[in-house]
Amino acid sequence: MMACVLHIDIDAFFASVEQARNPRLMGKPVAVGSGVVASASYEARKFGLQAGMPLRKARELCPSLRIVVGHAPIYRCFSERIFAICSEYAPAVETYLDEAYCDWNGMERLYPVPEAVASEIRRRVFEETGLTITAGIGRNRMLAKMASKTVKPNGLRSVLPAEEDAFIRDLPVIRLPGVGPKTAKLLGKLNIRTIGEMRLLSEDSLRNLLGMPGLILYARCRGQDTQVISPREIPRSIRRETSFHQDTTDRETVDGVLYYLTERATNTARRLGLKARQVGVKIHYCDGLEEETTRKLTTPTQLDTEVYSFALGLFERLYVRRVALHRVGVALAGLIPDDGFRQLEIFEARGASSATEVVADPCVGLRSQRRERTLLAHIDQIRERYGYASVVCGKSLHLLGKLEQDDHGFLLRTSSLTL
Ligand code: DCP
Ligand code: CA
Repeated sequence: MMACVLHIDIDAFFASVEQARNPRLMGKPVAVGSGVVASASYEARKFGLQAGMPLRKARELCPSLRIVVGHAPIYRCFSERIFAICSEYAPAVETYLDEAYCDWNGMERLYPVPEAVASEIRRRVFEETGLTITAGIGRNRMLAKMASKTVKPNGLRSVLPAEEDAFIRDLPVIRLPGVGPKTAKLLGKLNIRTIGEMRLLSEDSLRNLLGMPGLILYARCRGQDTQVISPREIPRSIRRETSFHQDTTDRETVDGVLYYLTERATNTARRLGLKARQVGVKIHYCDGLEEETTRKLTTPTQLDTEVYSFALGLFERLYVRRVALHRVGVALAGLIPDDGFRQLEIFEARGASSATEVVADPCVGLRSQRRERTLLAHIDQIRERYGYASVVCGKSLHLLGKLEQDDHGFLLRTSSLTL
């Protein structure tokens, strides 16, 4: 069986974008951040700079350092362009900030030499954005990511199934996703320094040593994949809010905007592979009074209708005055990885069959929740390809004719499409 997942990671993401935008920074030590280093160019890393380091210390280490304050929306444009290129080569792409996983399962015939496809993607990314990416290919997501880590920056590495064991066995334990400095130290005390040596520990001893994560690491040190999401990729909350074009009491407009904001938030949650344990709603009356409430859901979700009906309940409780509304917002909080839902599922369900066969699939007869997941995965895909405005559903329909649209969706008075 061939290796079937491609992982890509943008090299020195924020710093490289700044260098691409300003030729005078090219080849120079650059750090992006305020207070601390968020991203350091590889030229700056030679001086020992790394993410999280206070800028004061960074300046001491590297007096010629150019420091740039971040431009998050611009970085997002670059990463989206790169992810769009990846999407041309894979039916399913999962993205996290500056990383993407392309699922090439079942595409052996189309891509007999996956390395060649990865090279083409790397070349195109460089030509079209000026950024370099590092790519790894492996049998699963974890191995693909571990492969790319070994050849940063601007590298490509493929780990064939036959090479897996040799590849993973001699790496230090810290290279295994989920092993941080604390765990590495703990294992070091037991004289366990490589991933291969970790396999000497039984499932029980790993659990006794590390608790539940020990069980996950038991699988990982054997090259078995589990969902890999690092805490930094999980935002504290996903908020979407906007002012109305005019202060309003019109319930159709308010419901429509609330639904639309919910959709935008849940779409982001799904893109990040997250679900929310809490939902919040915020309103601003036109006389300046603000109200906000956040409540816990009984079951975490990232489905539009579930979040919307909950948010609507909160809204009705909050909106008690006979005063027009100026602004409204929805927030997803208490975010956790959603292991049960991946866009990949939809492709597995579809396989090589046609859309009509999906309907005949017994899975589709399952609960409506599962149907909504499937439907949303399709809608997310269509929107990714043809723009957000290509599908308008639910109460957002109330906004048709009321708000203008472009490819990215309805034109809100206050853009709120940040994380
Ligand atoms: N980031 C941040 N704060 C951190 C770590 C990262 O703001 N503590 C941001 C800035 C990075 C981006 O996330 O550019 C991607 O993080 P990476 O860890 O992938 O770092 P880079 O892309 O900068 O470097 P590289 O991937 O080449 O190691
Ligand atoms: Ca990166």
